[in-house]
Amino acid sequence: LTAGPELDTRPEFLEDVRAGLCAERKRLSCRYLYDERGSKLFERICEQPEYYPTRLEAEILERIAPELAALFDEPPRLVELGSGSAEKTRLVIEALIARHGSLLFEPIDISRSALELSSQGLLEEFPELEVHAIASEYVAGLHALSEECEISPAPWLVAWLGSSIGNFHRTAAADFLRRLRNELRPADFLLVGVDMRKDASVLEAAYDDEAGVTRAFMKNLLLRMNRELGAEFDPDAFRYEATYDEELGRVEMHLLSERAQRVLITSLGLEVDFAAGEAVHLENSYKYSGEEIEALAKSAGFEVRRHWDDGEDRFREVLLALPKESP
Ligand code: AVI
Repeated sequence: LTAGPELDTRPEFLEDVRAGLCAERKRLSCRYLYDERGSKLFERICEQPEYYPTRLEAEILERIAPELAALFDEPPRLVELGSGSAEKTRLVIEALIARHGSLLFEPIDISRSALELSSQGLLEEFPELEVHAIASEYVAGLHALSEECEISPAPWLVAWLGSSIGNFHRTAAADFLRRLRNELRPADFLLVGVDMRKDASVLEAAYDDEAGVTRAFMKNLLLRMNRELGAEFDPDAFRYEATYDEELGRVEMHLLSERAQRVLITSLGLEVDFAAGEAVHLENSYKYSGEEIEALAKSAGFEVRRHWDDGEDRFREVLLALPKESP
């Protein structure tokens, strides 16, 4: 296991909080939801009955893992972007080992601690597994791996699961896929988990569960600013709302100020005024139609080789590759 140092994100956090809370329409980036407590709360969101994506994706992966393993004649290298707890990846790892005997797994994540934890668990579970974890941003990590390809030319299966693509604006998702594409070779595959467009009622429940875990996850960002930036947010003075914009095909997540209030953020030497009902945007989660997935893949220079869904078109695993040369 090799992993770089934990990246120092504090200066960026400070700057983003200042820019976001001083903006005309207040916003905070969803990247900052995942501190230690936030990551634990996210794991709990994945267990909530209303939050269907994790369960459906695990079911699909379990079903298709042998087919994924059969894509390769020689043992591939499995790369995972943003592996987190790597819970669902286990299913793919198991099938790849069953078919190819051994496996090199290369998770890329910005959190060194998450990598260490998940890698240790996997190594204990699978003696045939070798893990080379990389603490880095995705594209930089993939680029570092592609530089090593001279030494190990094995084909890649790059997994980007959990519908993380949904947290990018549509144009940013295309840009990001294009950057990934530039790191891939003709024998490589990219497997992307995508959440499909569906009824507003299902989506709004998934993003505002009955038990209040998603609400706590969002409000944790206020507590994080209190802990790390000496801010004085009262989490009870904000309410959480998730609304689905059918036209844009995205769930929008906001915290709304319950009353007019002024909040001090000591580390920034800043006082922020909130009007009663004023919203702070925290996250978007874009949903896709089959046509939108095709168009996105094409605009990024990929071809959809195959896709699998849960049987009701609620969640889809999409297998992308470089377009085959026309004869
Ligand atoms: C990580 N990401 C794919 C989640 C989603 O479904 O957009 C984040 C999330 N936010 C609230 N619930 C889940």
